[in-house]
Amino acid sequence: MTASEKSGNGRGAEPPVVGEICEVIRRHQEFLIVGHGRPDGDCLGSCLGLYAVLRQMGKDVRFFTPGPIQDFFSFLPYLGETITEHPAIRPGEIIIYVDCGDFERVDEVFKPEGFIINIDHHLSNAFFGNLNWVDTEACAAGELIYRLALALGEPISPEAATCLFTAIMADTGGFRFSNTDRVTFETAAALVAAGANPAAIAEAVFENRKPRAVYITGVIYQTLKYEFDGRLVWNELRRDIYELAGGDEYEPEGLCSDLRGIAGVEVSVLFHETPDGWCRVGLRSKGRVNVSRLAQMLGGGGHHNASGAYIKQPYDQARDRALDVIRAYLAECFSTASPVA
Ligand SMILES: [Mn+2]
Repeated sequence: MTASEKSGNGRGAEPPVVGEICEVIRRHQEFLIVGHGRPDGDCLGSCLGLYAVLRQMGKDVRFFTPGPIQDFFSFLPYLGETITEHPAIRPGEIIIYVDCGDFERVDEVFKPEGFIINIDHHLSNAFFGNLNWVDTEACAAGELIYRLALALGEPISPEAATCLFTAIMADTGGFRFSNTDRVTFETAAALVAAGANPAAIAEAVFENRKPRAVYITGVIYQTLKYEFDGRLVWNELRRDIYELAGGDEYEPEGLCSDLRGIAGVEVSVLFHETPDGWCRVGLRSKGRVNVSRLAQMLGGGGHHNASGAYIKQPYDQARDRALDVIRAYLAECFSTASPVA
C-alpha cells in the first residue's frame, strides 16, 4: 500500500492488538516502560512520550533504559526521571518495551518476568511479548505512541508532543529517510499543533556536536575504504582515535548515516571498537540492499535501510568475520540487476 492509498489521519484502522493494549493499560495501575541500550532519539522520545501519556492518565509509571544517555537529550521532558539501574518488577506491573527488536537490545541481563507489551517498528522484531504491536510501516516508534494515545482517547500534552516529535525527527533523519511519508508529516503537524517546537528540537538534536566528535568525524572521512567500485564505503573507530580525541564512548552521532550520503555509495559500514575490545557495527543502505538481513547474519537486526549488530568477540577477529559476510552478501546483491531484498 502506498502512502496515498492510506486513509484518514494515520494508517487506517489499527490492528486488534491495539485495542487489547488499550484495555490492559486501562485496567492496570503500575507500568514499567523499557527502552533499549544506547538509546537514540526515537527510543527516548517514544518511551518518554508514552511516559507522559500514562502519567496524564494517573498511572504509576517508570521508565528504564540501561543508557548511557547522551547529554544533548537533556531537553526532553521527564528525562531526569529515567532509571538506568535494573529495576525490580512490582507485583502486577505491566512491562512495555518500546523500540526494542528483542530482549538483547536492552542488555544481556535484563529479562523481566511479567506481562510484556512489545511496541516496535523494526523488521527484525522477535515478537517476544504477550502482546506484540509491530508495525514496520511506522516511521518511528514515536508514531506508534502517537497512534496509541489517539486510540486511548488521550490528548497530547506539549511535553508528550516534544518527546514524540523528537522521536519522529530522529528516526527519519530530519524527515529525509525513505521511511518518511505522508503520515509522517501528518503526525508531525499534529505534534506541532500540540506544542512541539521543530526548530528548537532540531537545534538541540542536530546542532550540538561536541568538538571532539567533529574531530573523530574528520579522521574517519580522511581514511575511508571503498570497495565494489565505490558502492560500499567502510571505516572503523578504533580506541586510539578516541584517545586522540580525548576519549568518548560514543561514535559521532549519525556518522554512519552521513557516510551513506557519499555519491555512488549504496551501503556504508562503520565498525566500532568498544571499551571492552568487542565490535559494534552500523550498517546503512540507500535502499536497494536490505541491511536488516545483513545485520541478522551478524547477530543483530534493524530496518531495511539502517541496522546494526553487536559482536562480542575480540575486535579484529569480529571485524574480519563481518567483512567476509558483508562482502559475500554485497557480491550477491550487486550481481543482480533488479532491486534486491
Ligand atoms: Mn526507532
